[in-house]
Order: sequence, then structure tokens, then C-alpha cells
Amino acid sequence: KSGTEWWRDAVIYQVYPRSFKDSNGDGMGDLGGVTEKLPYLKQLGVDAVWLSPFYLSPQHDAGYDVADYRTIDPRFGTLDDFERMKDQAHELGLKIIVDLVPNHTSEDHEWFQAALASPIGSPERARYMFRNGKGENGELPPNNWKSLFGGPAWSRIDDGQWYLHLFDSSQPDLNWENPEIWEEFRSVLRFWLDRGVDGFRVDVAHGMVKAEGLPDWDEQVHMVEGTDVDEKGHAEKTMDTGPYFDQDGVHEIYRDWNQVLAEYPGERMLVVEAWIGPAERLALYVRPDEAQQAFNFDFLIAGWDRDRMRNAITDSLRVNQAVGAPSTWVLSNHDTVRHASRYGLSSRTAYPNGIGAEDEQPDAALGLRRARAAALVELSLPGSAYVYQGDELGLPEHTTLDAESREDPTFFRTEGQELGRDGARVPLPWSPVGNGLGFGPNPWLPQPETFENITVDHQLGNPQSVLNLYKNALRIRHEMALGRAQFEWDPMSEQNTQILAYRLTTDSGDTVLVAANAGDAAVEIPELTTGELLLASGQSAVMAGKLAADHTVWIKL
Ligand code: ISL
Repeated sequence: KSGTEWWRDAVIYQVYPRSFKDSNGDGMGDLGGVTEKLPYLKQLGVDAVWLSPFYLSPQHDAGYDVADYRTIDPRFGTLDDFERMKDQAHELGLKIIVDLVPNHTSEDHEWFQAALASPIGSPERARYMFRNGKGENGELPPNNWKSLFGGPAWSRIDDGQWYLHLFDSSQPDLNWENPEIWEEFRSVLRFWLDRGVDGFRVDVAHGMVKAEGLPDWDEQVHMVEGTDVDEKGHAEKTMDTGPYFDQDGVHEIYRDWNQVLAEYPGERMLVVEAWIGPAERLALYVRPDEAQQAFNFDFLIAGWDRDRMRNAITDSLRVNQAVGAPSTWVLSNHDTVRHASRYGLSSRTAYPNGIGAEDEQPDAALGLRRARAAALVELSLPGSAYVYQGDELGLPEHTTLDAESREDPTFFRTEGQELGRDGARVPLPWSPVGNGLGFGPNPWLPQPETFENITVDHQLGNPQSVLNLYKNALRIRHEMALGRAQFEWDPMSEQNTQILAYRLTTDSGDTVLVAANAGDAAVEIPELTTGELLLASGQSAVMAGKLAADHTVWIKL
């Protein structure tokens, strides 16, 4: 698809390397495992693979703490393994996107080690955010910022200075006012572009630049209209735009990287991970001279709620069209509770930080039904769709993980108050044969027993499986080029408050009606009788001209 800006309608599959496929039986996924399963991804029908970090790392934050941006962590393989994986992906026509973590390094990075070993005021310290503390002896942190993982965002070192870490204390924030940092990241981009990667997913893309003078966080000033969650994990229309996020200066970085990508042939892309709102603010990152895509988290946290989904879709299409960028659609990733479980909780917009055995347990059947219905919404919307590994299996959250197995720093920094993200990061169940469901005898996180019945092997053989629903949806999406179709709301969406309905007009002049029922009762859809049913989210989706609750259909008119 060269010359067509492939990413505009690409379906991009997120591989979380440690949990995707283990090729050597040590219980941790690796690049060899990715190579082994590329044919699986090809037959699933995706266009590209985004890999979460596989770089050298002490793994305090599962690889989002990078010790060397140009080296592969031996847990995952070697640079040769990467080259093999990338070459095979390209032979199969799959693009490769790698993760870039520019907001912070690992404490093990040679730069941070050098900073610790060098005096206050040295150029080594100037690569990070070192400050003197407040109080008589500097015993108080320089400001009131909190780490996103819990606890203070500052840690003190032996000589009394403090360093900033928006995440774990093992993830010191870089100082993006230092030109050396700019130089280094240009060079890191070129290192991977030279090795043929097709794009980068930018971690904490709204971070990096901090407000001048590092002012205190102030609820009055920094909580604005946008999209976030309250302390119970329910979607809120407010957003923390603290003095560490979404500063205007950050756009200079994307303009710079846009130029670096343009040096290379082929169509390389950047997708930014920025949890910010409102949609207009996010669209600034995908202006023509910046990144190509931004994750649409408004859609993710809309949950299975008709009005919230509708607003998220309308807003995203509007703001992206205005700048000429494609919208993106995401239901889950490695940081969120898996949607097949979220949708099974009593709140339709539940977005808990983690679900544990003590909490309300999701209704698995309900969650799965809605996950199937949501997949047919996600995969029919114009633009690019992200599938998190396991979405295609309808994988639920692991809700009974014990404290000893957990690894997420959120769990430790909040002293277990927040469970963290491990429940969404459990190794994929491939085959029912042997221990570890194709993941060696000791997967790094234990798989729940329920995974035994939803392995890839099981699902491939069952025409009604979630996996086959994804395959069918992706096949039709490709055949009809739905990702590039013209979108308009169907009048039904105005008349009925439980139905999400829109029409897609394809380049070849076909019209597809997508109708999702997010209400509690079956609803009559006249087109079910007059049109051709292309796909339904489940066997009981349609009965006597009616669309059942928690189901979606694609109808060709
Ligand atoms: O800003 C947020 C919420 O308002 C956060 O969700 C934040 O954007 C998010 O946690 C960033 O996540 C990414 O960077 C983290 C890493 O732990 C995550 O796995 C990664 O996806 C630190 O590198």
C-alpha cells in the first residue's frame, strides 16, 4: 500500500513482548516468539505490529524503564533476532512499530549513573531534573508533584539534591531543555529507522516539557474539561493537565521528529500516547508537521455507554478531519483493565485501575457479549484501529492474582491500595497442550484456569469464537476498505437513545449500516429485513427483525 499513507486505515496489533509468545520455555515471551507467530497475525488480518519495549532494562516498569535504547534486553533476544523478526514481518506485508520512551530513562542508564557520580551543577546532572529541596536544609521536595504510580514525584540522593520522576523512582525524568537530549533522541530514531522500522509509538508523549519554574500542582488551575477517571475508576469529564503535561513547548519535539522521519524513504509514522483532553488539544499533536496519529483514549474510557461512545466518535472525527489526520480507535492496552471485564461490571463506564478478588467480580458472559459488540464498532470506524494482544480472544482480566505474583510498580507505590495493571498483562494462552498453555512451565505471571478453554487453538476451530469474529471483521473491513469510507450518523441514532448507528459509504459506492444496541431491550431495525447481513457480533444478535441488546450488526444496504 505504498504511496497511500498505510497508517491512515491500518489495523495495528499491540504485542506486549513478555506476554505474547515464549520461544525458549523460560516463561517470558521473546522476539523469537513474535517471529514464530507472525503468520498467526497475518492470517488474523492485521496490517502492522506495535511492540512494547524490548530494550535493555532492569524491568522495574516492564521495560518502560530503558537502560539502553540501542540494545535488546537478553530476556527478549538479540539485535539479530529483531532483524529476523522485522524481515519476516515485511515479507508478510506487516509493518513494524517500536516503542520510544523519551520522558524518562531507567536509573540504570549510563547517563543517570554518571549524574549520580558527578557533582551538583555538572553537565551530567543537567541531563535530568535535579533540584535543591525546600525547607531549611532542603529536606522538603522542590514542589508538590505526585508520581502517577503513587507517592511523591521526587526522590532525594545522598548529596541532598532531589530528582524528578513522574513515574517510578527508577524512572528519572529527562531534562528536555538540554539540547543534548534532543540530539540523542534524533540519533535513537535514526538507529531504528536505519534498521527498517515503519514507526514509533511515543510513550507519555504529552510529558517531556515541564512548565517554567516547576510550579506546584493546583486543583483549581490544572483540573480542566477533558477525560479522566475518578477515584472509583469511573469515567469523568475532568482531566489533570498538571504543569508536567501537555505544555505548548512539547510540539517542537514532534516537529523535529517529523523532519527526521521525512529523511527516510517509505512512509514512517509516529503515534503519540497522550492522555489529555479535550479532543481539540489532542489534535494539535497530529498537525501535518507533527505526528501521524494519536491514541483516542476518549473512546476507550467511553465504556459500553451509548452517549459517551457517540460523543467520543463525533469529537474525534471532527477534530482529526480539521487537521487532516486519521482518527484512531482503542479498546484496551497494557495499562487498562481488559474491556471484556470492564464491560461486565455494573457501571457501563467502569475504568478501574485493577480488579481484585475482593472487588465486584465482572459478569463474564455479559462482558464478553459487549466486547464482541464493541469490536464490530471499533473495526468499522474510519481511521486506524488498535488491537491489544488477547482482544481477539476476548481475554478477560486476571482478577484473582495474588500479591506475590504482582510486578506493577503501581501496586507497590500505593502499598496495594491500587492493584495496578498486571491483570491485563498475563501471558496469552496459545495451546491447551502442556503447562503454561504454550508458555513454558512457569509463565512470569500465572494464567487463570479459565484461559484453558479460550486458547488460540480452541478458538481457531470454533466458527463462533471471538477469534473468528475478528478474522471475519478484518476480512470484510479490508475487502470493502471500510477504514477509508465516508462516515455519517444514521437518523436512528437521533431517534433511539440506545442505538449507535452509522452509515459507511465506501470508495466503490457500497453503503454499510453499522448498528450497535447498547440498551437493555431488543430494537427493531428495518434494514435487517431489506439489507444484507454481513456480520453479527453473536448468534443471537438478530431475532425477528430486531437487534438484541449488547449486539452489533453490519448490514449492506
Ligand atoms: O497520564 C496518565 C493518566 O492521566 C497516565 O495514564 C500515563 O499517560 C500513562 O501511565 C503512561 O503510560 C506509559 O508510560 C508509563 C508506563 O508505565 C506505561 O506502561 C506506558 O504505557 C511510564 O513509562
